[in-house]
Amino acid sequence: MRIFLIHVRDPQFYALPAVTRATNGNIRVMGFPPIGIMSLSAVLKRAGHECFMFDQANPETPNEVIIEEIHRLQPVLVGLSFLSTTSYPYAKILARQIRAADAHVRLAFGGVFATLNAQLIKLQCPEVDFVCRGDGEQLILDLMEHLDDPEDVGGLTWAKDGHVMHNPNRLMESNLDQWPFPDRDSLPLDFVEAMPLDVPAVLSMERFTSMQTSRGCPWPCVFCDIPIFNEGKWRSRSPQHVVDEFTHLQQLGYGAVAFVDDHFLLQPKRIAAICKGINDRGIAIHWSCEGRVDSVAQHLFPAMAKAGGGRDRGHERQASRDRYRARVFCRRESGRDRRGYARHLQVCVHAPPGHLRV
Ligand code: B12
Ligand code: SF4
Repeated sequence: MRIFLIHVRDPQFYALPAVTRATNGNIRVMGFPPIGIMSLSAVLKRAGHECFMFDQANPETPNEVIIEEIHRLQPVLVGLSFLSTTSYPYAKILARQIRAADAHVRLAFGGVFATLNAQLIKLQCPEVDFVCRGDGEQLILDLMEHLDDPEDVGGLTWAKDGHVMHNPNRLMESNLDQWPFPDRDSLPLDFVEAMPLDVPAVLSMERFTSMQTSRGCPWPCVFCDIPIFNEGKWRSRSPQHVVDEFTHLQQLGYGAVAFVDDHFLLQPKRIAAICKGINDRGIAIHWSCEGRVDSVAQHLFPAMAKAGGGRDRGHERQASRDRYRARVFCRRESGRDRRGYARHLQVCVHAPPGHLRV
């Protein structure tokens, strides 16, 4: 079956460097790739579905173009993915425009914000058939099988006879190694590493992507929604699987990766194994990660730095920037706990060996 997946962006969170194009002709976007829909696309394609992705960071795919494509290609399902409160209004507008143009196509919302506000969203957006909660990989496969009878699709909020139906949560999938790597081939975009606003994702000027090596966080910070989204659990891919993806990315020519894990720093042994795998395979990719302050195993910083850029291909070219960033830096990321302590740490690991200051 044919599916469209759209990442609805808040226009304030990406920036287009004027007319700059990548060497392959792609539009260049300052931001993170939408690995939510890229993960779903890979899963759907592996199951034999036909999947088209649109990232609204691309100025060439505004709402009108997507609606034209829906007319032309007649997908059975259009999935809209968005991150948070700030992109919800844009997702609503697009959903309403699609519904006005096509009365039959099924519409689904998904992502963290949609998960945590599913019933309210279903009431506010009756034109959206399904609000998908939690991990999407198995959910979207199940939904494709049961578009007309979604009673038993776990994690789905939908409506029947005018009533909002809130199907039970699905069991959290613990085997994350089973999923294919995100579909990084199907968007006509190249991402550059610097972030707009104050997000310090800056790694290098190498070809950039993001990666998720674990999901969730076991801590209960009151200001954070991650424990709710993940039911207080932390699940991880194996170090081997992570290093395999690094190898794959290096083969594709990537030189910088931002881990979007909620809490990468939880298990020192796992971090050590990933760093060792990266070094053993001679991978030269800068990477950054985030985690909780008091989980930091400081003795691992040198290994992380070594695995994060010691043999950087673009290193000389980046010499001055690396000097500036040859350190592990900590930043209050998500807020403070009741006693005012910063609780989340952002670690950028891209120091050449010997340059690390903690
Ligand atoms: C990377 C990131 C960013 C990047 C953007 C990434 C991008 N591609 O655009 C940047 C730095 C720009 C960013 C900005 C912001 N972010 Co942010 N971000 C993240 C982070 C760390 C990872 C997102 C990610 O890539 N996840 C990995 C992928 C695989 O997961 P996923 O997208 O959730 O998709 C899965 C499921 O949700 C589901 N799914 C998703 N879409 C769909 C659609 C369908 C149809 C289906 C079936 C399933 C489905 O399936 C996927 C696979 O399982 C998350 C934390 C998190 N754990 O999600 C915060 C997070 C989403 N961000 C958050 C916030 C608050 C913001 C900002 C508002 C920050 C601010 N104050 O300025 C802005 C708003 C951005 C915007 N509206 O566009 C909050 C959202 C809280 C909430 N309840 O709404 C989060 C949860 C972090 C947190 N706890 O504070 N962010
Ligand atoms: S702020 Fe960080 S440490 Fe606290 S619950 Fe959220 S992800 Fe976990």
